Amino acid sequence: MGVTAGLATLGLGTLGQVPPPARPLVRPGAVPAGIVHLGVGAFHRAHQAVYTEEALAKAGGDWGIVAVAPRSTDVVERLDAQDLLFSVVTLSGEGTQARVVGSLAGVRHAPSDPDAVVALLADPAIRVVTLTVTEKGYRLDPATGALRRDEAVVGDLTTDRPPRTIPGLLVRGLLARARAGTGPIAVVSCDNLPDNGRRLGNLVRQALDLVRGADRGWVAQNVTFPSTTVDRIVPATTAETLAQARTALGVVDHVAVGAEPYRQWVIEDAFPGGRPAWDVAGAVLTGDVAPWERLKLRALNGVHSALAYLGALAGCETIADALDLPGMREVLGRFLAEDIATSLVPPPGVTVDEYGESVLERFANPGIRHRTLQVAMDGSQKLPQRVLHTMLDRRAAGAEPRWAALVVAAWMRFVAGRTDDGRPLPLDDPLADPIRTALARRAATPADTVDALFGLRSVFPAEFAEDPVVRRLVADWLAVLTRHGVSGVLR
Ligand code: CS2
Repeated sequence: MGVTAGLATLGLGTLGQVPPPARPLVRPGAVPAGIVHLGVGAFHRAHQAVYTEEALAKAGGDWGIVAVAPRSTDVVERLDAQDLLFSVVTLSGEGTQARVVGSLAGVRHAPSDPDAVVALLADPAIRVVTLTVTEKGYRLDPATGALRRDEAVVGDLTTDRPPRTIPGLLVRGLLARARAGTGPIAVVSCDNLPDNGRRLGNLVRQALDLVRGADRGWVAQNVTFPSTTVDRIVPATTAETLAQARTALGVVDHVAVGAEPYRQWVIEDAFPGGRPAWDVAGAVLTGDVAPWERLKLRALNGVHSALAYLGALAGCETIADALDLPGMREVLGRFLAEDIATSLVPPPGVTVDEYGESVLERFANPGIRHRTLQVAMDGSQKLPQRVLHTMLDRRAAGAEPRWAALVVAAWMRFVAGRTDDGRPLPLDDPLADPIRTALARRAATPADTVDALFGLRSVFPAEFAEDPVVRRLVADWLAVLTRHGVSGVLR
């Protein structure tokens, strides 16, 4: 790599070259493992790994993280080569800062060594499992959301063929734990889904039902599925992120991640085997995550998706560019005030107004180059909790949620595949095929397009799709978007 010529790579042997304030808060490799994390993406590294490191530094405990990659071998090889060290570059208008994080205690590649992962889940030292597998990780059959009754789910137990899905892996690990008589464990979803703990628990129970003779009683008594709300903007790493890390650290980090300064973690406190002192690292431990979750999914992620679809259609590369479109702030302000704020009760001491303002400020961070296409991805898995739930609640109150309907219309125009000036847009979505089929079948007028896409029942529930007011609101916006483009709508 030309740009990195002459510079050493981050690792235990080169940590001495890193400026002291950028070194890990704990002695790397010294903390024994207590957590298994599934999904070693950028978000985990900039969020749970950071909270855990701070908790370890301030309060101690055997809570090192063994990170398991469900697919990619790349990140495993790179972390291995860097002695499990990576850095987080904090991006803001006031410049960048980087710090190496030392909370990883191991890394594994699930597909090539599933037995090692199952053994870890049965290990008495492991008392917490966390997951960041994105929205689509919670569906087994993407088209219907149904579990298939075959070995793809839990593997073939008679031949010991390994599982190929996340719930399958969990079930195999939990059953091994039951057999070994190991102690209780918490399995914690850290993905942007409502009721994420209950959802994951249901998925695991459904997968358990596919295993003949499974010890369901043990799982019911020894495994909890706490819900959590996670928040930190962590765009995909780019060459620029790696260059920023290099400049700050003086060594090369091939797995650096860039993130905004803000972070939040609200966690339902249900950990039968104990947990790190995440609270001393700033996490909120509570009995009820739901008000935080609703606020975050609707007022942050919903507005993010609005910016992504409207911005992508208008040809904006980043979320910050989309926010700068004339009229955009006003439209988002009305979406927040008229549809979102009226759809939920915020957590005590928080107003949707202030929260919404802080969200827009975060989106405007000039240090973050979050691509509209990254946020636009997997829309079929994101729209329900981000936008449709807002609309359903407003409809139940007899209101007409116009601004939320605009986001649905923008998604429909986005999946049709062209920007306002005719350039192609990619459709990166687990439902890409059914979406294309629906559009090809009948998409002559905006109302036809709405009808066709509302037929995707795993995205648009019947009570939503069959509401004539909803259909009219979405079809009207789609007609305006088609005729006048995003700039016309914002005007
Ligand atoms: C974003 C989120 O990609 C997306 O869909 O809306 O990843 C967002 O950046 C995070 O949820 C912020 O916490």
